[in-house]
Amino acid sequence: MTDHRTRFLQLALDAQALRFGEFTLKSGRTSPYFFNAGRFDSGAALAGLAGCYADAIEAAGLEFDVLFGPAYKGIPLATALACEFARRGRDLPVAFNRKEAKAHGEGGQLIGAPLDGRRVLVVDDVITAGTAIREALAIIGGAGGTVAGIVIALDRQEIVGEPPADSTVPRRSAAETVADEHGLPVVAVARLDDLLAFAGGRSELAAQRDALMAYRRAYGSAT
Ligand code: OMP
Repeated sequence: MTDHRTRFLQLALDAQALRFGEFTLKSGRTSPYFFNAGRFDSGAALAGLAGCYADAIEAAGLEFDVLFGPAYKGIPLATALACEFARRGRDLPVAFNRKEAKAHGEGGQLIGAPLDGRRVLVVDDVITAGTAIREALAIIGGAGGTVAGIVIALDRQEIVGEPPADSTVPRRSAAETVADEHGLPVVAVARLDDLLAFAGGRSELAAQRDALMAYRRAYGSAT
């Protein structure tokens, strides 16, 4: 496992952003784990997380002109990442949306750097079914930007909808489906498989690992 994955998973556990138990997802599924990016709630925690995103982006060789953080959780992520890139010597424009368009003042739904004619990197927290990310793609397209890629902290590697009864039907993850549909790279700092490998090396996570593996078997994608 490359260093940014291990670093991210340890940071997420330390911040209690990664928790184990029984959680109901947006999709209605009951999951034995949940990633809550909102728990990266201090300057140091966000700076550490942004370093992991930046390493994943550089390792993937993504090319883009502007960072975009979808409301709400993407906003501090994209902003912290812009600060991290500035620290690394690259001053990037950053933008985000508000959920409800404002009719007064500067108006509109977008805040920050213009997207028009630019290659936009979407910075978000997690992909399960891909609903949140599709909304972000529509907003960027509407503002004249071209989406250059998507970076997320955690790819849960889940299929959309009910698992196929026929075992020969390919099980594609939501992230793979979004990538194919839009012809885009989707880069995750870590995936469920990385969490499984990470948990395998720690005796205190042995019980959680079994539950994660059962969930992966039930709802996970092939790769
Ligand atoms: P999709 O829109 O289904 O891809 O799910 C992404 C959203 O689900 C996130 O933006 C969160 O609102 C929420 N979520 C988490 O934050 N962490 C998880 O571990 C799982 C979910 C989820 O509900 O699937």
